Parts: sequence; structure tokens; C-alpha cells
Amino acid sequence: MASTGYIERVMEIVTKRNAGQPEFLQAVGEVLDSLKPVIKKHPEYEEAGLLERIVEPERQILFRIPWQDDQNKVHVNRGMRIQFNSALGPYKGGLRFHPSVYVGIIKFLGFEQVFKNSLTGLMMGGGKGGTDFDPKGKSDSEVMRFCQSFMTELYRHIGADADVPAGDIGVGGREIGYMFGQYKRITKQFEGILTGKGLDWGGSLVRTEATGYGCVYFCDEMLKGKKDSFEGKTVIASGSGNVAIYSHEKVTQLGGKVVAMSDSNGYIYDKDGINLDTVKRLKEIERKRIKEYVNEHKSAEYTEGCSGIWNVKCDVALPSATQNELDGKAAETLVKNGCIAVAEGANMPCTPEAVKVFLNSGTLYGPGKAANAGGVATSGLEMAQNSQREAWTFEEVDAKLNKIMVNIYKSASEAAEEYGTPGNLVNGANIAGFTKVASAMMAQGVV
Ligand code: NDP
Ligand code: 2IT
Repeated sequence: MASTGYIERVMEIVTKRNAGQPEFLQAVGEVLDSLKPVIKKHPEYEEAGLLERIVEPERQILFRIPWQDDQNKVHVNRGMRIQFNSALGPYKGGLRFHPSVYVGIIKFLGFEQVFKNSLTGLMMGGGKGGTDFDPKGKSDSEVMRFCQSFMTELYRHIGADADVPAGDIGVGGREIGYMFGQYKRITKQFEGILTGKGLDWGGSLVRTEATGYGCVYFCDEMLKGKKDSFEGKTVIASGSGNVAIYSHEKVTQLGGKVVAMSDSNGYIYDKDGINLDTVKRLKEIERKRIKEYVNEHKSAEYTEGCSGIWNVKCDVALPSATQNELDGKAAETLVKNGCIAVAEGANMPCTPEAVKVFLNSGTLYGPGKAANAGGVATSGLEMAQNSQREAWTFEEVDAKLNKIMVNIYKSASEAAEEYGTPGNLVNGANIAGFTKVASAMMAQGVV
């Protein structure tokens, strides 16, 4: 028998040890809460100190990133890579470049990544990295010099079979290219040490689209469970970055209409459906603000402030910008307006209060570690292609991505059912992700 209060005791340790890191405590608290029935079934986990180990990163690397702007002024940012858990494979997870980045955010993301990667069924451990550098308003040369300085330290900690970073907020194809070039220059090795690479030099087709497409595939599975589909649905996809853009693309292909998108300044609403070509050009090429959209589309309105987006009436919400962007009040508004499904494109975009509202109201709710796992899954497929020195077709990768998302939905639903909370994909995803990592850690001894 596991002694009563094991989970609570572990949470106490985590709270004490990680004071001042609310996002990390939020992510750990949610997972531990789901694990109660699993711990009851596996008393041996307590003796093995399994939870104490799983909540502590294996390694945390912090470093200085000095770089010079176009006026030769020197700036110093802080870089970090958190290698959270390698029970299932090399550390894998993105790099975030955003001024809000500090250890607590990267730790929450690394912790989530461990279970997300497990859910994909591919052999990947979990990690995350980043910096408080803000790429907004910087020239290409400044971003290049920054990326080179970042990699000048990071290169010694990563490797195709050790740790394979990728993109996240503020890191896309441009940044991955600059970092890959610097790694190659320092080590003279052309290796798959990053994913999200360009298609001509080792990248995988569908990686750019993967998180958004995967999130919509996942949501489609939730809808199918209710004999429903995206056909004719009105959809909000918050954010206007990589995840929001490709969610929009797939929703549209499946017969839905995305009417609202945002950035950190505000949101646009277009009742006719947002024109994706305009958003792609503004965001991917010109790197402009979303409010510029209304200059080109008279049917659209712009509202200052991004949190107002949840007041827009919709059938399906895909929060795809950042953590805690959708709170309890926003969730109540969505439910009141008839929203039937929420799938998290972003990591932890819904606050715990919002999650409660969705679960209690019977709204279909797909948590990020399940719904947005398509990005890292396709990174795993990129690693497989790199190892084989092969490149698969778009159709091949897309079919594999779809199958992975269907499987994630299936294993989360089945685990939810098996452990007594049918339909609760929060519990289901946490349990299904955890059990694989836990049994690997048990087999690998106290490390
Ligand atoms: P991008 O940098 O491409 O886009 C981020 C979008 O979110 C932008 O529109 C940005 O607006 C907005 N945003 C970022 N921070 C904030 C903030 N603090 N408040 C309000 N809006 C904000 O990033 P991605 O699309 O890649 O990532 C979005 C989310 O998806 C993140 O949570 C990420 O962790 C998650 N994710 C990404 C994956 C991927 O493969 N890229 C995989 C799985 C999850 P602005 O331009 O104004 O900053
Ligand atoms: O949060 C995530 O899963 C990502 N940013 C993608 C990570 C990856 O390694 O592709």
C-alpha cells in the first residue's frame, strides 16, 4: 500500500523547492492530482522515490549570452536548457525566445514535455530551453548574431542522441537555421541536432504545419466521439504564430471557419472567415502586427487587448498563443456562448479554473500535452528521417502525424475510462503519459 498523503508530501517538497515559480507549480500540481489512482495501484513507486525524481529535472543549464546590436552596443541575455527526463530517449523539446522567459517557465514546459513526448509513442525524453531575448523589432543580423552566441554555449550540451532542441515561441525556421549553421561551424558535424530545419538541409515536410494540423486532428477525434465534425463550425484560434496559422489552415480544409485570431496586442474578428494568406504574409514574411489585417479586409474589426477574443461567439476554441491566456471567466463566457470543444494548441493556455469550467460543463476539452503533441511527434519523424538519411513525402508524414494524434486520443480516452473518470482527457493524458515514463524509470534503477 502506498502510504496516504504521498502525493501531497511530494507537492509540499516541490512547492518549497520551487518558490517563485508559479507556472511550474501549476503544471506539477495538475499532473500529480491526476495520478492519485495510479499511485494507489502502484505502491512500489513510493519506495522507489519515483514522484520525487520525476518532478526534479535531471539537469539545468544556465548561461550568459552576450551579443552586439547593429550599433555595436553590447547586450547580455540569459540562456537556459532544462534536460528534464531521459527515461524514454534523448531530451527533446523546443527553445522559447521571449522576454517573459525565466527558469520557472522553461521548467513547466520541460515537465509537460516529458509526458507529451511519452504520449506520442516515439522514443523521446523531455527538455526545454530558451532565453529572455526579445526577437521583436530586431534586424535579421541582430537575430543571427544572437542565435550564434546562444549556440556557442548550447552546442556542448546537445547532440543527435543526447538532446535535440526545436522551435517554440519566437523561434521558427530563421532562428533554427542560424543556430544550425553555428553548431556546424563549431563542431564540423552535419547532424540532426535540431528539428524544424529547412527542407533542403534535413528538415521534414509537415513539421511547419504539424502542431496546428495535429491539434485539429485531435479536436476532430473529440468531435467524432460525439458523432460531430468541423463541418460548418465557427472557430477561434488565438495567437497568429505557427500554431494558430496552421490550425486555421486545417480547420478550413475540414469545412470550418476561423473568425478570430490575435497577437499580444489585440485580436481581429472577421465574420466572413479570416483570410489566411493575408495573416501568413503579415506574420511570416513581413513580421507585422495583427491589427494591420483590418487595413486590407474591410469586413474585419480589430480590438485592442488580446483577452477579449474569448467573448467572440464560437463552436470550437483553439487557444494557441501562450500559458494562462484563457481564465475561468473567459471559459464561462465561451460555454455560455455555445462553445462545445476546446483543444489546446498552446502549452497550458487554460488556467486551472478554466479547465474546471470546461470539465464540469461537459465541454470537450483536449489538454495541451495531448492536443499539441503533433509538433514534437513530427520532430520525432524528422529525427527518424535524419538517421536514415531519407526524406519522406508530405503525404507520408501527414498520414503518420494523423495516426499518432488518433492514437493519443485513444490512449488518453482509454486511460480516463480505466481509472474511473471517463471523458476526462486531463486525467487520461496525464496517466497515459506518466505510466510509460514511470515503468521505464523503474526498469532503469535509481538514477
Ligand atoms: P509563435 O512565436 O509562432 O507565435 C506565438 C503567438 O502567440 C504570437 O501571435 C504571439 O503574439 C502570441 N503570444 C506569445 N506570447 C504571448 C503573450 N505573453 N501574451 C499574448 N500573446 C502572446 O509561437 P508558436 O505558435 O510556435 O507557439 C504558440 C504556443 O504553442 C506556445 O504556447 C508554444 O509553447 C505552443 N506549442 C508550439 C509548438 C510548435 O511546434 N511551435 C508545439 C507545441 C506547442 P506576439 O507576436 O504579439 O508576441
Ligand atoms: O512545446 C512543444 O512541444 C514544442 N515547442 C515542439 C518541440 C519539438 O521538439 O518539436
